[in-house]
Amino acid sequence: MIFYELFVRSFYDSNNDGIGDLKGITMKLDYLKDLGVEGIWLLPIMQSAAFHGYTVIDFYSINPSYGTIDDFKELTKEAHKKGMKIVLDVPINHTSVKCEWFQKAINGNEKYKNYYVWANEKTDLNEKRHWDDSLIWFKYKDKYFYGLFGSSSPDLNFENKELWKEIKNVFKFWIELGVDGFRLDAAKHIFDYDIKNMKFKYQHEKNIEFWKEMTGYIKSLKSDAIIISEIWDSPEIVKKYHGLFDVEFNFPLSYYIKDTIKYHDPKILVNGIEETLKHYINGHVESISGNFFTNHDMERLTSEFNGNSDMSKMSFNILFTLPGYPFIYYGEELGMLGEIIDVNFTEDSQEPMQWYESGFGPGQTEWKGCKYNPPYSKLSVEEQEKNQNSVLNHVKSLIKFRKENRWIENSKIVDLKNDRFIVTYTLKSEYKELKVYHNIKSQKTTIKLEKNKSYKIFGN
Ligand code: ACG
Repeated sequence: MIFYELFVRSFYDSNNDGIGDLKGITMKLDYLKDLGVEGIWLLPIMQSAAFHGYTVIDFYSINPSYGTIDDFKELTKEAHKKGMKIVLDVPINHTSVKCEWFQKAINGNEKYKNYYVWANEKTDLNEKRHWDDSLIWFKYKDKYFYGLFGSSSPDLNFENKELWKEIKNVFKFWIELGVDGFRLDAAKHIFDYDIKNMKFKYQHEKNIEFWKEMTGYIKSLKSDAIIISEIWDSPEIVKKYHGLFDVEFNFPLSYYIKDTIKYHDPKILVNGIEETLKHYINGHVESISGNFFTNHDMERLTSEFNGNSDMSKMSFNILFTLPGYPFIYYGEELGMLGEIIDVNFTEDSQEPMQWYESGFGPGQTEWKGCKYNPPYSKLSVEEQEKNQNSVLNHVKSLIKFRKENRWIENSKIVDLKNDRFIVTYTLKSEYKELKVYHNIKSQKTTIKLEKNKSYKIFGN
């Protein structure tokens, strides 16, 4: 399946308030269909005060700026008619401080007090987040709560089994509305605080137990639901969760692909495939590798290459010739730009999708000014549809090739090797075989094909 990660606020605006919305996506399903998309991962659409939606106020609602429950039902119905699935991002590790559960807790309601994690005499209020030294304890009125993702998002306390029931209801609610699956946010963080010793500590076994129960429940409601996990970590940690989810985002591979192109080094790709991908297929891990370059938390692909869109095209060549599900972050198919200077400020990689070269026209979202993708920078759909050599047309042709060769999704990788210029490998299924050559150095070189074999050549 070919997936598209879509940020509603920045996509398409149906009611001229400058903010993208669900009706807007429904209006633009043909754009996605034409691109070749088969699954849409919607970033959080529930009521939230934050622009990104990851601090949820009410898990059973839709952000009023994005539309209504009926708009959502209409979107899934229309997407299904066009053969596309809708997967929803459900950030259940924490809530907003504005969530009714937290407000009741802070006002002393015993049931809801047990939904969150509070400081006690053992707590070190200066404890820091391990990857960037942000604080994780915050004061609200007279109490301190644990909030790994900041002062407006208190973590839920999953030691409390009542909460497991509540979260099951959340999944049930959305399945009944017609979603085809979920992207499980922060999956390694459900149990990441050791309450006994009051210290940050990943408890992977407990996470696995929780997700086993949740995925089992989701599948009991919808056996073909697609469950995608976000575990942003090294291969050693990701390995612990293998087989638990249908699709696992392959974060380590994303770095390997970008570094291969950035440093023109074929060896990096060979190592990356060996280390992060081969075992999914050749080692029979039951999950599918979710392959991607960037997401809304990361610097955009073309910015990684200082604006060089040829390097982005090369990255796409790699993405579409690997087993697994390819994911495209919205706007990457145009080579949109966006840097992240501070991990807690990600707006710059989530700028409005550029539909028109002038920056204005029906449906154009304008919730923020475009610092990285201003008008007349040839990054619009309008411009790129006309230009044969655009990133958009390049990606379209790769997706077309990929859909004609669906077997690649589950193929094996054999004969993986490199020389100074080229990475070579063969993708193999029971009946088919594809020899892949990536010229990483972008310098002219020759390759020797095997004698007595007939070749159908793709690419240039
Ligand atoms: C998800 C969403 C994100 C969202 C939240 C919270 C979670 O995609 O948009 O934030 O709902 C960590 C978490 C992820 C989280 C990101 C933002 N993403 O694990 O779940 O933060 C290291 C850490 C990772 C960390 C990453 C962040 O290990 O855990 O991700 O850094 O940069 C190698 C290493 C690897 C290392 C990387 C990068 O690969 O192997 O371990 O990762 O290098 O150094 C949103 C907003 C936030 C807001 C929150 C409430 O974006 O600003 O606070 O909502």
